[in-house]
Amino acid sequence: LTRTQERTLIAVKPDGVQRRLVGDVIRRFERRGFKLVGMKLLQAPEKVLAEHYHDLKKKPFYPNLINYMSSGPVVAMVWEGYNVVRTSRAMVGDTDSAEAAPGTIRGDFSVHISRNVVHASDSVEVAQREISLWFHSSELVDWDCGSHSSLYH
Ligand code: DGT
Ligand code: DGI
Repeated sequence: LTRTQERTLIAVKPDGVQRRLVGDVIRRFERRGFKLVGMKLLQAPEKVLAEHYHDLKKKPFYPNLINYMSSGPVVAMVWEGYNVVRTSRAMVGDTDSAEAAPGTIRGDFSVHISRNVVHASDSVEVAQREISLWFHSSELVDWDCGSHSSLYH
């Protein structure tokens, strides 16, 4: 795998879908130069959410988090490109909306940590785990991006 083939899981959470922010989120990743290689709208299965948030199982807000993430559809996406994990965390902004810088997705669209619009994997290892949790490999498309030489040397 070359460094420009790094992948991450980005998900527009139920509040983002409800608020019609899906297009804006996609647009930001497209404009930055990342390549969309997987996308679906789904009602997140309980088992997927339990696995996705297994680190947070003991937190006091866990039941609310699962409840919220089950409250409507999620748009799950896989984006590919150079340093995409780190760059997308910067684009998404701080977990706590109050700390998220203006210009970031959370800094532009969210006021409270419990409704923070998007998910982004926080390391390359976590991204690999999350992508295989949310997607079958047959749902990921390895297509040729014509603008490669305009984005990378
Ligand atoms: P409510 O209706 O004010 O009791 O709030 P809930 O039940 O929606 O939220 P809850 O019980 O998780 O939290 C109580 C208050 O704490 C809520 O008004 C907002 C705030 N809060 C919740 N989670 C966080 C957080 O992660 N960070 C900060 N700074 N405040 C939080
Ligand atoms: O990777 P992040 O989404 O930025 O952050 P995380 O993996 O630490 O937490 C996952 C989600 O859990 C986060 O997007 C919102 C929720 N969450 C995290 N900490 C809190 C929280 N929700 C509430 N209500 N309170 C918290 O302290």
